[in-house]
Amino acid sequence: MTRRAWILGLIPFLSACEGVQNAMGGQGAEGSRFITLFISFAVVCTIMYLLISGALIAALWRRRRPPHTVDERGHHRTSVVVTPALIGWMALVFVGLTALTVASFFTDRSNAADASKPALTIKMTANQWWWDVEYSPNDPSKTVRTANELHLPVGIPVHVKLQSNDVIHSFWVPNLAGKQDLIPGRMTDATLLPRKIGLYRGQCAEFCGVQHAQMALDVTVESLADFKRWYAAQLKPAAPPTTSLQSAGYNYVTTRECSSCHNIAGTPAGGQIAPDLTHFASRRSIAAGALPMNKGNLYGWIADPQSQKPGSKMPTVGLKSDELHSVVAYLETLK
Ligand SMILES: [Cu+2]
Repeated sequence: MTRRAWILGLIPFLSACEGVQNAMGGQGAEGSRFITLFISFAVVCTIMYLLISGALIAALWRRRRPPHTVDERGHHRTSVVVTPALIGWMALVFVGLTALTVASFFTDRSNAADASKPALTIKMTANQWWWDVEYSPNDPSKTVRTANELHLPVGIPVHVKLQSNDVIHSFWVPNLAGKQDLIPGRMTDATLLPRKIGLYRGQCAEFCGVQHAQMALDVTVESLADFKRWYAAQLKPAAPPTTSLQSAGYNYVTTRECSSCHNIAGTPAGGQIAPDLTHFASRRSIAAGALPMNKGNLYGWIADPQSQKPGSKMPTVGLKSDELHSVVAYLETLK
């Protein structure tokens, strides 16, 4: 094989080492331990496979009749000869399996140690097809509610309590940690300990209906100072409108259809069954990662959500064009 062919063959593997949704990224404590464990298993099992295959081929190549005896009735009996080579093989298999068992045990202990000292608690509720996110759910003075995004301080273990409102979903941020199912009627949990600042993408990992693929999560891992700044901004109520167009949008959103499902802190909109919109415009995407956050997508999503994400519970309301302009103008102020 030429050098060029080797490099071309390696491209898919090398490109998989980068990216916002990459199980081999290793930007979280649990994720990097799993990678180490995976590589250990792969190396030990590959060595075993090659040695055993080689021994099998050698045995077939040098095949001999096994030693046997003939008893008094004339039956042929084969006897197994325990040679040093056979003992060596058994020892090798024993050592390999024991090493993998010990490695698994210590990986599990390390993950459990992280989970025992969380500095922050987040409650995540999965819905078809979006994520409701509540920081510090047990302290109303510090509770921050957002949707379809996670902000995490780097180097700090975070306890994530998981529940589902409808069907089974699965919480998975591949760069940081393994998967954890969310089961209706049962609280499960996960621990995230991000080690590298960056933007990552979570994805529901359990088929949960027609828009399962568009049930994503924007994850921002940042410094503790940046996280505190974000948290302080999220604790504030929504900013009031400043222009007449924004005011018209405010009046529409807080008194018409939108307010029966969506909450906007500091306004009469108090719906609880759809994503909280208090700081909606500060997010990176719309509709659980379905569309990047920008003015064009905002128009498209609000005018006709069913054409953007068919089956979603956001109805196509049929806004007149002046209503649409004002609603978009108001939503853009919710930073
Ligand atoms: Cu899903």
